Amino acid sequence: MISIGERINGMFKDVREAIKNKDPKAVRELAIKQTEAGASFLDVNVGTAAADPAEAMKWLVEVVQDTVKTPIAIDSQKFDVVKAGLSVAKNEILINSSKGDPEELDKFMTLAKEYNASLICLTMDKTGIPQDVARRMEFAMKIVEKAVEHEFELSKVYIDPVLFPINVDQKQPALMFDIFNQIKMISDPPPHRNVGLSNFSQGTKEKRLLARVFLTMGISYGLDAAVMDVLDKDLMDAAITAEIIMNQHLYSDSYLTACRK
Ligand code: THG
Repeated sequence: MISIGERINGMFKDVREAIKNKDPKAVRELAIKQTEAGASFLDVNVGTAAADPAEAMKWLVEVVQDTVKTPIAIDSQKFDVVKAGLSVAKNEILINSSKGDPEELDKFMTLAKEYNASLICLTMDKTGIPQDVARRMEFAMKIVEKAVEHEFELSKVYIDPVLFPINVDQKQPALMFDIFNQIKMISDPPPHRNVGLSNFSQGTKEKRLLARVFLTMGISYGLDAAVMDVLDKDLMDAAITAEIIMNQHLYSDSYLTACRK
């Protein structure tokens, strides 16, 4: 499982305040805690309140990489904000994310190649997010075609079919599972399958349980990456256990300690 720690996001009050006051303390703590929890990447998102989002992104990326060596996922759909983050990046980067419009994919794939970065692509465009399997798969095919055209390694491509909250549309999870399964068979090697896991349980009363069960079920259909709450130990252990059940790691009685990073 490629776990992308979601907590360094201006949507959370502590991070929003940190950005506003240029006080790195809270951000450093979140970088360390999420790294210790086993995050593969740390998502960095300036949120909507930052006065100068490009400057805020540079600052956040610098604070995080001065604190930990964990690779960063630069989370913005604004090209200039992503570019600003990349301009100060020292380590491996995952760009999160490009929309699926052909011209957006051209811009973002060119940029990703220039920085040897990986790239999350959303199955949506400027007209919105399709809610059915067929149109999301059309985007997935286009994304793979674009990667081939740009000679951009498919192992560096992540496709995100955009997960909706369960309280918005209860038919979505089954559709998502179908999509993970189909994306797995789209190419060899296939692109990664990613979701923003906390989108799913936002505004519900059983947040952690819903996220945990969606993640384990998703893994059984081929989900292999998520922007998620890596500080939720039950969630991380459930993901490892789902992967053991799917025969992705070798079972031993101490598999949890063996697989925790
Ligand atoms: N796909 C990709 N990247 C993404 C998303 C996605 N990045 C952003 C987002 N979606 C994933 N990150 C979060 C982070 C937090 C929450 C949801 C998604 C969240 N926050 C709580 C809430 O809104 O209820 C609490 C916020 C607070 O405490 O203020 O759920 O889909 N590629």
